[in-house]
Amino acid sequence: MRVKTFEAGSMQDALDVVKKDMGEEAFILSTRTRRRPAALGMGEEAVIEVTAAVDEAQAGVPPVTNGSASLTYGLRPSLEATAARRPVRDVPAKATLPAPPPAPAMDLQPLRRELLEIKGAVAALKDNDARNASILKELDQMKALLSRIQRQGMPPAQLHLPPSLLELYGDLVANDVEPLIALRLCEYAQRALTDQGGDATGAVDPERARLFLRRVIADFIPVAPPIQLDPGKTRVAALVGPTGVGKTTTVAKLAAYAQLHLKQKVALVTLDTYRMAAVDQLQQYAQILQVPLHVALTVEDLRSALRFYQDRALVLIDTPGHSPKDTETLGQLRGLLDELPEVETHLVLSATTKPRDLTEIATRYEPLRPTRLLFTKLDETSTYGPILSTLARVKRPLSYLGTGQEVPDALELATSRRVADLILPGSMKEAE
Ligand SMILES: Nc1nc2c(ncn2[C@@H]2O[C@H](COP(=O)(O)OP(=O)(O)O)[C@@H](O)[C@H]2O)c(=O)[nH]1
Ligand SMILES: [Mg+2]
Repeated sequence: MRVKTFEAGSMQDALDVVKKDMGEEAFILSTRTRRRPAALGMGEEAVIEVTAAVDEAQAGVPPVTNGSASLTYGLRPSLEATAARRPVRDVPAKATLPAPPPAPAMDLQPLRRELLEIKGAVAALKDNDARNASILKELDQMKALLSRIQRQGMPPAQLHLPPSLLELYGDLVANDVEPLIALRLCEYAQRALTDQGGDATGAVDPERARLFLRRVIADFIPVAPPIQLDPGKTRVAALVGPTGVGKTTTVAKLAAYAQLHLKQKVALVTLDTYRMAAVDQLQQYAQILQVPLHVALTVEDLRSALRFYQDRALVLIDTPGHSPKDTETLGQLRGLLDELPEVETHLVLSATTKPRDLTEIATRYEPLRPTRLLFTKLDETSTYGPILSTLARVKRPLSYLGTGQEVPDALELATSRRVADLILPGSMKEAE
């Protein structure tokens, strides 16, 4: 076996050189493109490097000149052509020995047919640039998916999805949407797209699939209306949740919005009396906003505070956070909130919390019967899938989204569309 590497400016030139040097029997081991300094130091140029091999016994066989050999990429002519070319040396004109039995006749038809098929496929690819490009794109997608599967250990269940949805599945999982939820969403989108006239295999245009899937996700995101402020009625909202998620900051944001933008009368109550710093923090906001703050230690305190603030459109209640093992104070808080009829309890969670912890926290706060979910710190993460998983588990509507530390600006009313955009962002193409 002789192996040799050739260089040329184009693939066709490289193949011609291989053919000339090694003959028609040569086959290509590898090809690669590399850059080398161009002549006279004029930048760089691409050079095709082809490594070819040939069986020594075949080396030097002169190339066939019937012009058909270049149709096969490996430069292997058909078996028939090789047989026809093989020199008939060593066979004396008049044999004295009995002639060897004739070689069994070989049916070359299937091979010929195969060759013609390959020839047709290559010609079609050459002729049809657009198709070529789309096949290459598809291959790129498959490659990206495969590496994603390798990285994320994707179970094979979703491989029945068409490539466009399979790619979106990968995007959802990369955004920390739980694989099972991502799969269900993609399957739902696939069924709906097929019903809407997609082809039978469910193949859809990737951009259309992305837009559609985002709409599907939006449909799965329940949102609450803003805290309703009615004339002559006091609305009471309490924010509960772990320490440090942004309850006090969000109370201040909501108070500032109602007071400054909606021109409504607001009062604050805090049950977070465990740390002086916590009272101080809210006291400072109350002073800036010029709203009253009541510190409640007991159920009686709380009741009398609410009676006192009956003229207010909105009373916001800040509460202490709890460590996972702190079931006692959580029980006390439950006792306090149970006393409040018609209170809207928002469970405040941080979008930066690990998905498994979010589930655990939501379970721990379930006895407080939160009526809303409120996510903060959206600005501090780039994966929003856990919001979807939490909604799927907790099944409460989303109220607000905290998007920064600034009071009151970094607070948004949650909308399904906004959250769906975060979970499945637009492609580059869509952004154009
Ligand atoms: N980046 C960011 N920080 C926030 C957000 N909400 C609150 N914080 C910050 O998180 C920290 C804890 O907030 P705090 O309101 O005291 O949390 P609490 O213990 O739940 O009352 C503070 O430094 C806040 O400024 C938010 O949406 N984004
Ligand atoms: Mg606080």
